[in-house]
Amino acid sequence: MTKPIGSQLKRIYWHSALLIALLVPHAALANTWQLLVGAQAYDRANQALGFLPNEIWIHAGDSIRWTFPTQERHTLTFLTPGQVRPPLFGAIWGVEVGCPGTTPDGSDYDGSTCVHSGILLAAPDPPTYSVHFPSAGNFKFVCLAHADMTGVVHVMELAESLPHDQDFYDRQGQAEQALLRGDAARLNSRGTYAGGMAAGLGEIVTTTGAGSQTASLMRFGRGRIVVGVGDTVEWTSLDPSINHTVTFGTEPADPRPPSANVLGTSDGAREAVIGSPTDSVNSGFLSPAPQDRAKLPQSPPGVTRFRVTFTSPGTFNYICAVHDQLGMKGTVIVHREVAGNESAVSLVLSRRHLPGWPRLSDVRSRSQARSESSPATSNNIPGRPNYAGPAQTEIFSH
Ligand SMILES: [Cu+2]
Repeated sequence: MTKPIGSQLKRIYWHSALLIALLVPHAALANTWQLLVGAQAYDRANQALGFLPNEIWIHAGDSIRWTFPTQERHTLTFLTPGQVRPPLFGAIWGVEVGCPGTTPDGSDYDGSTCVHSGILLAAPDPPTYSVHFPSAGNFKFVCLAHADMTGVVHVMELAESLPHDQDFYDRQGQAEQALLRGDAARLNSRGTYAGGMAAGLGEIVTTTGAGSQTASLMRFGRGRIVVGVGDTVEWTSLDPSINHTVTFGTEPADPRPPSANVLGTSDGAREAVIGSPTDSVNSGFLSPAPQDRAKLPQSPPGVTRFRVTFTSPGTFNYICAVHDQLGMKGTVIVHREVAGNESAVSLVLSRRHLPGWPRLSDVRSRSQARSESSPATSNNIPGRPNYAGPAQTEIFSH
């Protein structure tokens, strides 16, 4: 007796289901893990510059997809073992050298060739980038935009069991976000200090065994200050890992070097005189010297201080050319007199309060003398006579 057609279909269905059940476990073994690159507060001021988390154990054949949810720039980069870290930025601001170049989403990494996402930031949707790991090994990854932002992927054989699941990394990533953003918020209390005004504050921290992350407050010590004509304001970068600028007027195409009207000083700072709210003055990168490593040439001292003397009343707006998209902006209001304005006086290096500082007439005459001198001197950025900061290669390398 022939079975009804429905019964035969049912049998085919169950056989197929059994076949699928046997095959699926192998397909399911190739997992795609999800991690975050950076986190920020709602106003973008507090930035967690880290891979969240920055240590993960996966199986050979798995992939990791990183999501970039912030307006701060990051890269996901696997260099090859021993590869010299490339400069991030090329001849023109924003055009990166890469590792070299970028590699497509989903690229394989096994240590033999470098993988590089390029600069990714939310605009406003968060972009993602994934890497596939075909073979076992322990691989370091970095962000080329931030010197203290590293991580490790441990790729294990299929037969080995993994210590954590995705849920663990989700919870760990959230906890680290809260920690780093909290660190950055806490730095707010250091925004003003006796020596002048902060141009960004930061701390390098370690939250796993895999390397460093940075908590950064992308703000000037005070958004708006009031000073008097002839006063000098000094900004100091208090971030150990991040480049900032103090930029008045038109933002230059490349904000890394100081503008021609900025001079190096014998005490290791840079200075400028601003006479009108339409003046364009760019400090260039204010960057601390990086920590040195054994058997590598010592880096030159960083330049972290920038002084501006205001010679006319007015409202002077400025930005950090690197982080204005995060809201890093400020205003100096210059009054003819600041009689009794103690909060303002504490932020400026006033001739009246710090008699050891150069007088306005000294700054002016020095400025004039330098602009008349020959550009053919040593230790100079081409076209920027008497620039006393680090050599060009140092500024351009991070
Ligand atoms: Cu900045």
